[in-house]
Amino acid sequence: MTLIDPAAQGSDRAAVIAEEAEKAGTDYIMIGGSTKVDPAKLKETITRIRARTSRKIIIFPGSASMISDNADAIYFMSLLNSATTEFLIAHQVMAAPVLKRMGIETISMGYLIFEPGMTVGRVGNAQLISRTDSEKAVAYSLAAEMLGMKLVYLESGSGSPTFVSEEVVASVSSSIRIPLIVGGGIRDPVGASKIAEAGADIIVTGTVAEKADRIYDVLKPIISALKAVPVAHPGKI
Ligand code: 1GP
Repeated sequence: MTLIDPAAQGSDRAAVIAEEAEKAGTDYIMIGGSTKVDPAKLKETITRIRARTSRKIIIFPGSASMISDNADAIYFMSLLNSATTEFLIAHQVMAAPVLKRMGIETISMGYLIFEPGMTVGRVGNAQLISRTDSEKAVAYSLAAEMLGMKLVYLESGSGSPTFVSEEVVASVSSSIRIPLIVGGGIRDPVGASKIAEAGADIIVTGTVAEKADRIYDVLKPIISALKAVPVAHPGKI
Protein backbone atom coordinates (compact mmCIF):
# COMPACT_ATOMS: atom_id res chain seq x y z
CA MET A 1 0.00 0.00 0.00
CA THR A 2 1.20 3.49 -0.78
CA LEU A 3 0.77 6.15 1.89
CA ILE A 4 0.30 9.73 0.81
CA ASP A 5 0.27 12.47 3.44
CA PRO A 6 -2.09 15.23 2.29
CA ALA A 7 -0.12 17.72 4.41
CA ALA A 8 3.18 16.91 2.68
CA GLN A 9 2.39 18.21 -0.80
CA GLY A 10 -0.26 19.75 -3.01
CA SER A 11 -3.12 17.68 -4.33
CA ASP A 12 -1.68 17.64 -7.87
CA ARG A 13 1.55 16.06 -6.69
CA ALA A 14 -0.42 13.65 -4.46
CA ALA A 15 -2.37 12.50 -7.52
CA VAL A 16 0.84 11.98 -9.49
CA ILE A 17 2.27 9.85 -6.67
CA ALA A 18 -0.89 7.72 -6.65
CA GLU A 19 -0.86 7.30 -10.41
CA GLU A 20 2.79 6.29 -10.51
CA ALA A 21 2.31 3.98 -7.54
CA GLU A 22 -0.55 2.21 -9.30
CA LYS A 23 1.62 1.75 -12.40
CA ALA A 24 4.34 0.34 -10.15
CA GLY A 25 1.88 -2.22 -8.76
CA THR A 26 0.59 -0.84 -5.49
CA ASP A 27 -2.67 -2.37 -4.32
CA TYR A 28 -4.21 0.43 -2.24
CA ILE A 29 -3.69 4.11 -1.62
CA MET A 30 -3.64 5.15 2.02
CA ILE A 31 -4.11 8.82 2.72
CA GLY A 32 -3.21 10.38 6.05
CA GLY A 33 -0.53 11.36 8.50
CA SER A 34 0.07 12.92 11.88
CA THR A 35 0.16 16.53 10.73
CA LYS A 36 -3.12 18.41 10.93
CA VAL A 37 -4.77 18.90 7.59
CA ASP A 38 -7.72 21.00 6.59
CA PRO A 39 -10.72 18.71 5.81
CA ALA A 40 -11.25 20.57 2.54
CA LYS A 41 -7.69 19.79 1.48
CA LEU A 42 -8.12 16.15 2.45
CA LYS A 43 -11.27 15.93 0.36
CA GLU A 44 -9.70 17.67 -2.60
CA THR A 45 -6.64 15.43 -2.44
CA ILE A 46 -8.83 12.33 -2.47
CA THR A 47 -10.84 13.70 -5.40
CA ARG A 48 -7.65 14.36 -7.38
CA ILE A 49 -6.22 10.94 -6.57
CA ARG A 50 -9.46 9.25 -7.58
CA ALA A 51 -9.35 11.00 -10.93
CA ARG A 52 -5.91 9.53 -11.67
CA THR A 53 -6.12 5.96 -10.28
CA SER A 54 -8.58 3.14 -9.92
CA ARG A 55 -7.03 1.95 -6.68
CA LYS A 56 -9.18 2.00 -3.55
CA ILE A 57 -8.44 4.86 -1.17
CA ILE A 58 -8.32 4.25 2.58
CA ILE A 59 -8.01 7.10 5.06
CA PHE A 60 -5.25 6.59 7.65
CA PRO A 61 -6.41 9.26 10.10
CA GLY A 62 -4.19 11.23 12.43
CA SER A 63 -7.19 12.57 14.32
CA ALA A 64 -10.99 12.68 14.42
CA SER A 65 -10.94 15.59 11.99
CA MET A 66 -9.35 13.51 9.21
CA ILE A 67 -12.59 12.21 7.83
CA SER A 68 -13.90 12.55 4.30
CA ASP A 69 -16.92 11.03 2.62
CA ASN A 70 -15.20 10.48 -0.73
CA ALA A 71 -12.78 7.76 0.44
CA ASP A 72 -13.58 4.07 0.06
CA ALA A 73 -12.90 3.26 3.71
CA ILE A 74 -11.24 4.55 6.84
CA TYR A 75 -9.12 2.75 9.39
CA PHE A 76 -10.86 2.91 12.74
CA MET A 77 -7.60 2.68 14.59
CA SER A 78 -6.48 2.80 18.18
CA LEU A 79 -2.93 3.60 19.26
CA LEU A 80 -2.72 0.78 21.75
CA ASN A 81 0.64 1.73 23.27
CA SER A 82 -0.18 5.37 23.87
CA ALA A 83 0.37 6.60 27.42
CA THR A 84 -2.77 8.72 27.26
CA THR A 85 -6.33 8.10 26.21
CA GLU A 86 -6.49 10.69 23.43
CA PHE A 87 -5.46 8.43 20.55
CA LEU A 88 -6.49 5.26 22.33
CA ILE A 89 -10.21 6.08 22.45
CA ALA A 90 -11.05 9.81 22.63
CA HIS A 91 -10.73 10.60 18.89
CA GLN A 92 -12.65 7.42 18.11
CA VAL A 93 -15.55 8.52 20.33
CA MET A 94 -15.64 11.88 18.55
CA ALA A 95 -15.47 10.27 15.11
CA ALA A 96 -17.86 7.35 15.53
CA PRO A 97 -21.19 9.24 15.21
CA VAL A 98 -19.86 11.17 12.20
CA LEU A 99 -18.72 7.98 10.49
CA LYS A 100 -22.03 6.29 11.25
CA ARG A 101 -23.97 9.13 9.58
CA MET A 102 -21.57 9.10 6.64
CA GLY A 103 -21.93 5.38 6.13
CA ILE A 104 -18.28 4.94 5.16
CA GLU A 105 -16.68 1.52 5.69
CA THR A 106 -14.63 1.41 8.89
CA ILE A 107 -11.80 -1.09 9.33
CA SER A 108 -10.75 -1.57 12.94
CA MET A 109 -7.03 -1.67 13.53
CA GLY A 110 -4.68 -2.00 16.47
CA TYR A 111 -1.85 0.44 15.89
CA LEU A 112 1.49 -0.10 17.64
CA ILE A 113 4.39 2.32 17.52
CA PHE A 114 7.95 1.07 17.75
CA GLU A 115 11.16 2.97 18.28
CA PRO A 116 12.18 5.47 16.97
CA GLY A 117 8.52 6.44 16.48
CA MET A 118 9.28 9.71 14.72
CA THR A 119 6.48 12.34 14.61
CA VAL A 120 3.63 9.92 15.21
CA GLY A 121 5.37 8.53 18.29
CA ARG A 122 5.72 12.01 19.72
CA VAL A 123 2.28 13.29 18.78
CA GLY A 124 0.67 10.05 19.91
CA ASN A 125 2.48 10.05 23.24
CA ALA A 126 3.54 6.47 22.53
CA GLN A 127 5.36 4.30 25.01
CA LEU A 128 7.63 3.10 22.24
CA ILE A 129 8.18 -0.63 21.87
CA SER A 130 11.75 -1.70 21.12
CA ARG A 131 12.12 -2.79 17.50
CA THR A 132 13.42 -6.14 18.77
CA ASP A 133 10.94 -6.75 21.60
CA SER A 134 8.99 -9.68 20.20
CA GLU A 135 7.37 -10.57 23.50
CA LYS A 136 5.75 -7.17 23.95
CA ALA A 137 4.85 -6.90 20.27
CA VAL A 138 3.12 -10.29 20.35
CA ALA A 139 1.26 -9.46 23.58
CA TYR A 140 -0.09 -6.19 22.15
CA SER A 141 -0.99 -7.84 18.85
CA LEU A 142 -2.84 -10.67 20.56
CA ALA A 143 -4.68 -8.08 22.65
CA ALA A 144 -5.73 -6.31 19.43
CA GLU A 145 -6.98 -9.57 17.97
CA MET A 146 -8.83 -10.52 21.14
CA LEU A 147 -10.45 -7.07 21.23
CA GLY A 148 -11.91 -7.93 17.82
CA MET A 149 -9.71 -5.68 15.70
CA LYS A 150 -9.42 -6.68 12.06
CA LEU A 151 -5.81 -5.61 11.49
CA VAL A 152 -2.59 -5.03 13.39
CA TYR A 153 -0.15 -2.35 12.22
CA LEU A 154 3.48 -2.34 13.40
CA GLU A 155 4.70 1.23 12.87
CA SER A 156 8.23 2.63 13.21
CA GLY A 157 7.17 6.15 12.21
CA SER A 158 7.20 7.78 8.82
CA GLY A 159 10.73 8.54 7.66
CA SER A 160 12.26 6.27 10.29
CA PRO A 161 15.88 5.28 9.66
CA THR A 162 15.07 1.71 10.73
CA PHE A 163 12.10 -0.61 10.52
CA VAL A 164 10.70 -3.19 12.93
CA SER A 165 13.00 -6.19 13.18
CA GLU A 166 12.29 -9.29 11.14
CA GLU A 167 12.15 -11.28 14.40
CA VAL A 168 9.31 -9.10 15.68
CA VAL A 169 7.43 -9.38 12.38
CA ALA A 170 7.87 -13.17 12.32
CA SER A 171 6.79 -13.58 15.94
CA VAL A 172 3.68 -11.44 15.54
CA SER A 173 2.82 -12.97 12.19
CA SER A 174 2.87 -16.49 13.57
CA SER A 175 0.89 -15.53 16.67
CA ILE A 176 -2.17 -13.78 15.21
CA ARG A 177 -4.78 -14.81 12.68
CA ILE A 178 -5.67 -11.31 11.51
CA PRO A 179 -3.63 -9.61 8.76
CA LEU A 180 -0.41 -7.87 9.75
CA ILE A 181 0.64 -4.51 8.33
CA VAL A 182 4.21 -3.24 8.68
CA GLY A 183 5.37 0.28 7.85
CA GLY A 184 7.82 3.03 8.63
CA GLY A 185 11.35 3.20 7.25
CA ILE A 186 10.94 0.72 4.41
CA ARG A 187 12.60 2.32 1.43
CA ASP A 188 14.33 -0.29 -0.71
CA PRO A 189 13.69 -3.72 -2.25
CA VAL A 190 15.92 -5.53 0.25
CA GLY A 191 14.06 -4.09 3.25
CA ALA A 192 10.67 -4.79 1.69
CA SER A 193 11.63 -8.42 0.92
CA LYS A 194 12.90 -8.98 4.45
CA ILE A 195 9.65 -7.79 5.97
CA ALA A 196 7.56 -9.78 3.50
CA GLU A 197 9.62 -12.92 4.11
CA ALA A 198 9.23 -12.45 7.85
CA GLY A 199 5.45 -12.74 7.38
CA ALA A 200 3.92 -9.29 6.89
CA ASP A 201 0.68 -9.47 4.91
CA ILE A 202 0.72 -5.79 3.92
CA ILE A 203 3.68 -3.43 3.60
CA VAL A 204 3.25 0.34 3.61
CA THR A 205 5.68 2.84 2.13
CA GLY A 206 5.24 6.59 2.13
CA THR A 207 8.36 8.76 2.29
CA VAL A 208 10.22 6.95 -0.46
CA ALA A 209 7.67 8.01 -3.09
CA GLU A 210 7.02 11.45 -1.62
CA LYS A 211 10.72 12.28 -1.87
CA ALA A 212 11.33 10.74 -5.28
CA ASP A 213 11.75 12.62 -8.54
CA ARG A 214 11.06 9.48 -10.53
CA ILE A 215 8.36 7.84 -8.44
CA TYR A 216 7.75 4.81 -10.66
CA ASP A 217 11.46 4.01 -10.87
CA VAL A 218 11.79 4.03 -7.09
CA LEU A 219 8.59 2.14 -6.26
CA LYS A 220 8.61 -0.51 -8.98
CA PRO A 221 11.65 -2.45 -7.65
CA ILE A 222 10.31 -2.31 -4.09
CA ILE A 223 6.86 -3.57 -5.04
CA SER A 224 8.25 -6.19 -7.42
CA ALA A 225 10.63 -7.47 -4.74
CA LEU A 226 7.96 -7.88 -2.12
CA LYS A 227 5.48 -9.41 -4.55
CA ALA A 228 8.12 -12.00 -5.52
CA VAL A 229 7.91 -13.30 -1.95
CA PRO A 230 5.21 -15.98 -1.58
CA VAL A 231 2.11 -14.61 0.18
CA ALA A 232 2.61 -15.13 3.90
CA HIS A 233 -0.90 -16.30 4.66
CA PRO A 234 -2.95 -17.07 1.55
CA GLY A 235 -6.59 -16.17 2.01
CA LYS A 236 -5.97 -14.04 5.10
CA ILE A 237 -6.67 -10.70 3.45
C1 1GP B 1 4.03 5.77 8.12
O1 1GP B 1 4.37 3.45 8.00
C2 1GP B 1 4.15 4.59 7.23
O2 1GP B 1 2.85 5.72 8.81
C3 1GP B 1 5.15 4.80 6.14
O3 1GP B 1 6.43 5.14 6.60
O4 1GP B 1 7.06 7.13 5.27
O5 1GP B 1 8.83 5.71 6.36
O6 1GP B 1 7.57 4.87 4.40
P1 1GP B 1 7.53 5.74 5.60
